[in-house]
Amino acid sequence: MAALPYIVGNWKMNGTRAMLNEARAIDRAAARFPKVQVAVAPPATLLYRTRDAVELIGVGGQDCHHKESGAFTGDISAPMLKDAGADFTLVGHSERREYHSESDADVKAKAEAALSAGLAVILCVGETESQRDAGDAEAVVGSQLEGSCPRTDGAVDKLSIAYEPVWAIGTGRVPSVEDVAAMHASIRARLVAIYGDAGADLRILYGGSVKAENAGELLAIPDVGGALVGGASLTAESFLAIVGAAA
Ligand code: G2H
Repeated sequence: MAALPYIVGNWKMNGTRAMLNEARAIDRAAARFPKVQVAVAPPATLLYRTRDAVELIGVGGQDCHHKESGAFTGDISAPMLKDAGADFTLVGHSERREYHSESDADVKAKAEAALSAGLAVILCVGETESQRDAGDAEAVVGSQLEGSCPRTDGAVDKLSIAYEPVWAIGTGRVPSVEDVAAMHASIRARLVAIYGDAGADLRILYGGSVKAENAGELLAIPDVGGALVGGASLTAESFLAIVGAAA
């Protein structure tokens, strides 16, 4: 049976307690969309409260450290996310790769730590504009998958991939339908190469400037199993319009 479309809001470094009203509104409305899996990834400061505020939707972290605990000021471990009520965590978002210099090996270690803490993982990959212009997009993303996909037993059962072209993030620009379809097919082939037959079932999300106006078209592309949504997830109204497009 095909998995339900998965629509995940990534709030990034946005939101104080007032955002809990948006989470509650999303959660209430989610009951109208039983054929869509909905989740939000609030900043860590809101994780506990978001968990308590919602019943239907998933709640996740945006990143985790690869160690369980220790002298790592400012970091948050996967067991801490789990303890705070997270169901999943993002890893390898391009903003982590760029602003925190995270390598593929770092991302792999984080993904494996999250899985061993019992979290599902959404692993992000994507090429820069210059890499796409040079014709290297599929090779770059393939290499990111090779280097950052977790290899622990059972990893494949709780893993999703998010394809997020860096040049589309927060810019209002999105790749063509043909380019998204080609990239998702390339990612699928790589996942099968890494995980064997199980790689055929992993969900591959698209992310990068998804909004109500383009969500229907993006979600209809073959092998687009959902969306990772940044800016348009910050109000219940704009996020629910995307959830509605997935229904
Ligand atoms: C990509 C995306 C969410 P936005 O980062 O992960 O953000 O939808 O704002 O481009």
